[in-house]
Amino acid sequence: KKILIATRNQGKVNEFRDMFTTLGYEIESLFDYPDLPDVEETGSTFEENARLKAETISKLTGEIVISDDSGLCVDLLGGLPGIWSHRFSGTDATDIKNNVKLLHELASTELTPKRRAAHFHCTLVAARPNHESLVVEADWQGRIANRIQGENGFGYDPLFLVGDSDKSAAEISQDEKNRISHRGQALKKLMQVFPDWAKD
Ligand code: ITT
Repeated sequence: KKILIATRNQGKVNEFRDMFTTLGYEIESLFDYPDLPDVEETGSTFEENARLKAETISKLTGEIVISDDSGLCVDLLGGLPGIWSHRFSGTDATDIKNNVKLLHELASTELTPKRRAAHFHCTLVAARPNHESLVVEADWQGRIANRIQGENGFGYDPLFLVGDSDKSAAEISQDEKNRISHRGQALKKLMQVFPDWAKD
């Protein structure tokens, strides 16, 4: 039971590997397929981009492929960085630069709890040749912190306070994050239909 995750994001690979291993699947990622081209994310929604990634890579490899398009949506910024989360700070973006950019964008505002509201979004698409794709999505509610907190996870985790707690997503364990995150919840939904859909 092998699944190709159409991602070049090591943080996502680690989380999918953890979650799928407990479900009895073996995970590959685009790091195992260095010759495949980058799929341009030209869509204007999470679903469009997730479909582009999964369906293109499935066509190119003939494999069962799952893609993840995700991002952080901040209420005060009208849902940004959203689908632009990965490159929020520009073409040379890194996780640190993106976090600094987000703090900068919010710096002029007094961050009362309500104004700090944000959620992570995840859309997962499963694709295989000659089949309709599966699409599921989930959100994870929280708030934006005033400063970077914690070392676990990846991306915006150090700035994302979980629910109404004062702990960031980088301060909880990877197991706990996988249980409650946007990605964990979306994967739970996907796995209710995936095994049947993936049967020959
Ligand atoms: P692939 O397209 O190769 O999967 P990517 O990083 O470009 O990798 P996205 O376009 O879906 O993927 O962008 C998602 C970005 O949203 C990601 O780079 C992080 O900045 C952020 N993000 C998503 N999930 C996250 C999480 O669980 N924790 C922290 N940040 C997250």
